[in-house]
Amino acid sequence: MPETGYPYRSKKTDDICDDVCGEASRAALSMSKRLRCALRWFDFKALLLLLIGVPILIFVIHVHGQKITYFLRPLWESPPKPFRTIPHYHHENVSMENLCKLHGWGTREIPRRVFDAVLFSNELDILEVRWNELSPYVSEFILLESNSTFTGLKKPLFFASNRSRFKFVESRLTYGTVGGRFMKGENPFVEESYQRVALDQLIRIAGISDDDLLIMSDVDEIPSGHTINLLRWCDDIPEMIHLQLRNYLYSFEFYVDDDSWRASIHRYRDGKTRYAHFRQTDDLLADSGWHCSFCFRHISEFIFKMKAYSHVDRIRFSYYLSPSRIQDVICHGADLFDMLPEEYTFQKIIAKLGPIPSSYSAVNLPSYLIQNADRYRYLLPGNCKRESG
Ligand SMILES: *[C@@H]1O[C@H](CO)[C@@H](O)[C@H](O)[C@H]1NC(C)=O
Ligand SMILES: *[C@@H]1O[C@H](CO)[C@@H](O)[C@H](O)[C@H]1NC(C)=O
Ligand SMILES: CC(=O)N[C@H]1CO[C@H](CO)[C@@H](O)[C@@H]1O
Repeated sequence: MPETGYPYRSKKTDDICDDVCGEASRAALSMSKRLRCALRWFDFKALLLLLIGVPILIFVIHVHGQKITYFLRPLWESPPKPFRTIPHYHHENVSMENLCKLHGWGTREIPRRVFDAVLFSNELDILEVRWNELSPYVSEFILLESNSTFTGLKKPLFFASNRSRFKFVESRLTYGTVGGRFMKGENPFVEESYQRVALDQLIRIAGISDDDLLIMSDVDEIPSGHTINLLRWCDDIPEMIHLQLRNYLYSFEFYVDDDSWRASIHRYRDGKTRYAHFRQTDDLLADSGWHCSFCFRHISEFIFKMKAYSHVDRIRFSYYLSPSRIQDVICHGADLFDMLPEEYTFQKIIAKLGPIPSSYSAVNLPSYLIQNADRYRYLLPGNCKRESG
């Protein structure tokens, strides 16, 4: 900031003031004249400041406006009601009867049937990890894909043309497609809920019946196998329960937090159960799996997802889609959309500012990932470089 306080006292200001007000010699200037002159100079500076400052301010708000509103979020939005988190017990050497008892539940004679239903976009690798993790416990896999993204872009039926990769579930697969509506300028959440309604029909076609378990989650929200096994063997579990998942970004190198809760498991009730991805109950089972966002092998898949995503408005500048920038962002654990953390308290926002630190742990990850570490190297710590194209 240039000096703005008491300009009439400053020698320099007086000199300029002579030029500006030039009608009298400095010596002859009376106190009131000097003041008037100084005020004119002050006006001039204020005008200058306005002319330069306002455009700069508008530019800063244009570039960082989203950051400013996100940072001030705690002022305009109160945090959601906290979940009732259910402690989750697991050890491979403890019997199912004991595990159920530790949760306050009984044990069943035979396990419930489990249906896993997803809306698919393009996450082929993550789908393979998911289905292998869940395979021993799932009776029927249900997958629906559309030729439209949520944002109304035309997309190939990626699953259909790569179906041969998934032979291991073929006998248990109910696959369906739904045509996009391609409505220009519509809110992406409308297309999303349209596809979820179609998924409801496909679930019924798959032969689900009352008290079967239905997993509602995105492809990249992977419940751990032992969690599903527990819920299918125990009696008296809640009618619906959300799953607390460990959040990762780009790969299992960047562990974000434990705050993923959107995935849920339902004891199916015909005519009542609707496929949803929002909060449906207060119960949350702790430490139940992994949520790996933007965990793609190719840079092109990042670009596709950024455009297909329901929050497409976050691409405020076209350089956000530049492959070299995306590669850089991935390796630094930074944010693809250059956004601030979405939190509800200043304390949490500040704690999460800056890039996500690298984790060197590949312990307690989906087993298929570790068994096929060579093929999935890019998802494991220390391998942030992606294949281009
Ligand atoms: C689990 O039990 C088996 C057989 O009882 C035993 O051999 C094994 O060491 C146990 N594993 C652990 C991790 O305790
Ligand atoms: C999308 O799929 C529907 C139903 O299969 C089809 O009628 C429509 O022509 C497709 N649209 C595009 C743009 O491919
Ligand atoms: C990984 C993989 O095999 N991807 C193929 C899936 O199908 C599309 C066509 O829709 C191919 O272009 C990909 O190569």
